[in-house]
Amino acid sequence: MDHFLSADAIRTRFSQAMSAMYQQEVPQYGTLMALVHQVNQQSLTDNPALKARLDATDELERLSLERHGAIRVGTPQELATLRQMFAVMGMEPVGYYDLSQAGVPVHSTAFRPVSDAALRRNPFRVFTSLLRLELIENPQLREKAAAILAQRDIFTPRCRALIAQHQHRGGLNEADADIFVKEALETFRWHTLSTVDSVTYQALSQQHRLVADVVCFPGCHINHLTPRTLDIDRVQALMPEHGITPKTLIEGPPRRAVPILLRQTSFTALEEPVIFQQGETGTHTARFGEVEQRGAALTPAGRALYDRLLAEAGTGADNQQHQQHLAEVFRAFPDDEQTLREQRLAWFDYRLSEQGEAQPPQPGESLTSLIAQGRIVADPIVYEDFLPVSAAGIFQSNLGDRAQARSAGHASKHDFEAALGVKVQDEMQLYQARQQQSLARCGIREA
Ligand code: OOG
Ligand code: NI
Repeated sequence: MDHFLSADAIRTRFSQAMSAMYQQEVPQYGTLMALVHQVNQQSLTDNPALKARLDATDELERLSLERHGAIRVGTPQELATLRQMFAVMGMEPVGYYDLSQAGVPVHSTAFRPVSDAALRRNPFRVFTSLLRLELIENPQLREKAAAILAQRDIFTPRCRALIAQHQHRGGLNEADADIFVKEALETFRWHTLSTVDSVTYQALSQQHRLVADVVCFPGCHINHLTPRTLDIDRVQALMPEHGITPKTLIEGPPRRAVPILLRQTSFTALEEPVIFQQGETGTHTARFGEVEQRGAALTPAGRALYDRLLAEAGTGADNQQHQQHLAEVFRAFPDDEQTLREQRLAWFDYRLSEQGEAQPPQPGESLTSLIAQGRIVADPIVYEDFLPVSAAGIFQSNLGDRAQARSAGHASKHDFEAALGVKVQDEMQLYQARQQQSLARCGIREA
């Protein structure tokens, strides 16, 4: 009988192979990784308490492995096959992001592991966008784009065969898993040779640069990979010294004592040479590098407060001023763990301390008192997902200023799920279940 390699192991191998490929393709990403590693080491040295907590919650180990990537596909069939490919690696679609509001003609989900154990092993995520051809105004161009997309197959035959084999037998042995990783990687490789002539490219690009990016190439090239840092302000400040130009603003919430959700920055996309079908040469701008700092996952109430304050703060032209302004506006958002917990603004993972193991909670003892006595430890649950406003900011910084609002679109989760072939999971339900399970493990029924 075959011994199957675990989905966690396949995911880790794939994520490492992807990172190696991208470092070769985009050397600046390698430079960024080295910088992030250096900054993380410094943060851990400067902050022993942070180090101890990351260690206790098994996050220290995943930190250097951790990254997310992003891809964009053109058709429902491509999305559906990607879902099956990611399932081999234990990655499931979580969340729905409508970016048409921000003038980007796509909607998206994140493929990621969902169980506690799998997230601890390796939380590799891929932000995956589906082009919404219906948002192309010109009907001839829309049909042309559809026809071009209909002709390509972004998956190798071997990759398709191994996905089917995985579905039939319930797993892949080590040798097959290695072939699968190698074949799956082909889908995300960069191609210098476009599938269209330069006139078609220009026409699609004029519609929206993202349309050209998705339609004019034989695969769905990975457009960025993102390591996780413990200090994004420092990375942003050090980027220029390392020959990397950061985007103007760090997206997301301000720096805080208790980090929340997700802060992100990136370097702007490279202009790369391409060759068109008639042999004409040109350039295409799509690929970049990004950094993220992750904080606590927020409850619906916390998220509503975040969205309100973010909208109130607006945007800015200078990062330092913007961060200062954000910090002022976010004074309305409690910034200590106890208040975040008591006001139910963030999700927490509860565990028994040594003392708590020795003297387990009794019926009637309150959580607050158990925590105060040090018998239960509450750790904020890390946010594993994305933020649509930030994502739009990242897209925008890599598309140039021409990508003005084109919000003919409206959210269409239903269409997205029909293309995907399954419903996306609700991230809030996942966080809530995790908090609930951690309480149950402590022998407690209600938070
Ligand atoms: C995806 C941009 C969104 C993030 O981290 O929010 C994203 C894209 O450019 O395809 O990756
Ligand atoms: Ni990203």
